[in-house]
Amino acid sequence: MKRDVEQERRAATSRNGVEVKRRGLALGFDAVGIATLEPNAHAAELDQWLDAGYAGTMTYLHRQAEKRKAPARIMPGARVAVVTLTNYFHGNAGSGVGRVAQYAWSADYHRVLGRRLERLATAIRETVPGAKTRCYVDAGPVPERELAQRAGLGWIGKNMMLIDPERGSFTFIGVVLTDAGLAPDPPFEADRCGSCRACLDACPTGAFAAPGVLDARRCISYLTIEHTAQFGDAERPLVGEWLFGCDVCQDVCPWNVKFARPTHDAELGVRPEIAEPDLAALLDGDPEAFQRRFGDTPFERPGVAGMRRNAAAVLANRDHPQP
Ligand code: B12
Ligand code: SF4
Ligand code: SF4
Repeated sequence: MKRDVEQERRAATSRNGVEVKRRGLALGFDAVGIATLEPNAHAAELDQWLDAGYAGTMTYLHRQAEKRKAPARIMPGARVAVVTLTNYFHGNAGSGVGRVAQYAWSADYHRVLGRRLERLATAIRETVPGAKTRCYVDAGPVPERELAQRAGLGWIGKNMMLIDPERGSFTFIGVVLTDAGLAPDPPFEADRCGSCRACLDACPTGAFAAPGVLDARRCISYLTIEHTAQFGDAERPLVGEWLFGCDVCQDVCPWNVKFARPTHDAELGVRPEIAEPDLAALLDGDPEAFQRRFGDTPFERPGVAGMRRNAAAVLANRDHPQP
C-alpha cells in the first residue's frame, strides 16, 4: 500500500515536470529543464574566484556567495529550479566603431523575460495547485549557469558560458524556483570543449587567468557595464572599439559558428539605435534625451554618464589605436 502511494507520487512529479516543460516551450522559451537545489558542487571555485579579487567592484557577488553555494537557501521550501534558455542571436555582428554586444540589441531582456517567467510561474501553479514560485533573471543570488548545467541544458565552456549543444551560447538564462514536486532532469555531464582554446586566445584583453577563470577586471563587459568610475590610462585602451559589452569569446566559439541561428522572437527585435549607436549623441550626454531613447534598454545600467565615458573611450581608441 505504502509502495503504491510512493509510486503514484513519483509518477505525478514526473507528469508534472513534463507538463511544466511543455508549457515553458509553448510560452516561447527555447529550452527548459529542471534542476535540483543541492549544494553547489563548484562552491570552492566560486570562493577562489572571489578571493583572487576577480569580481572587481561587483561587491554584491561577495554578499551573495553563501546562497549561490547553497541555492536551496534562496527561497524557503524551494525544491527545484525550472531553468529556461532564450536564444538572442541576431546574426553576424557589425564591425563599425562603437560595437555593442548582441544581448543588448533589443528591449531590456530583464523586462521581456521577467514577464515570460511570470507566465511560466503561473503555469507551474496551475499544474501543481498551491505551489509557491519565485522568478529570477540575472538578479538575486541565483547561480544561473550552474543550475542550467544541472538541468541538462548544456555545459560550462572554457569561456565560462553555458553552451547548449543545439544552439550555442547566445542565450539568456531565466529561472523559476518552486516548492512544487517536479522531477529533475539529469545534469549535462559532458565537457564538449575538448582541446579547443579559441575563446582564450581570442580575448582582446587576455582576461582569462586560466580556462574557465575570468578576471572580470580585465573583461570589456565589466569595464563598459559594471565599472562605475572613469577609465584610467590602463583601462581605456582595453575596451578598444566596444561601446557596451563584448562578444569576442562567443563569436569565435565553434559551437556558435556551427549552431547559433538568428532568433525570430517578436519581443527581441533589433533596435537600430542600440545596435548601431550614435556616438556623438551619447557624448552629448543629455539626460532627458538619453532616458527617452534608452530608458527601457540595457544602456540604462551604466546610465548616461557611463555611456558617455564609453563613447569617449571608443573615439579616443579610434584616433589613437594601440600597436
Ligand atoms: C557577474 C556576471 C558577469 C560579470 C562576471 C562574468 C563571469 N564570467 O563570472 C561580467 C560583467 C564580466 C559578465 C559578463 C558577461 N555576462 Co554576465 N553575469 C554575471 C552574473 C550576474 C553572475 C555570474 C557569477 O556569479 N560569476 C562568478 C562566477 C565564478 O560564477 P559563475 O559564472 O556562475 O561560474 C560558476 C561555474 O563556472 C562553476 N564552475 C566552475 N568550474 C566548473 C566546471 C564545471 C564542469 C561546471 C559544471 C561548473 C563549473 O563554478 C562557478 C561558481 O559557482 C550572471 C547571472 C547570475 N545570476 O548567475 C550573468 C550571466 C552569467 N551573464 C551573462 C552574459 C550574457 C554575459 C556576457 C555574454 C554579456 C556580454 N556580451 O557582454 C558576458 C560574458 C563574459 C564571460 N565570458 O563570462 C548570462 C550568461 C548566459 C549563458 N548562456 O551563459 C548570465 C547567466 C545572465 C543571464 N541571466 O542570462 N557577467
Ligand atoms: S567578453 Fe570580451 S573581454 Fe570579456 S572575456 Fe570575453 S572576449 Fe574577453
Ligand atoms: S571556443 Fe572552444 S574552448 Fe572556448 S568555449 Fe567554445 S568550444 Fe570551449
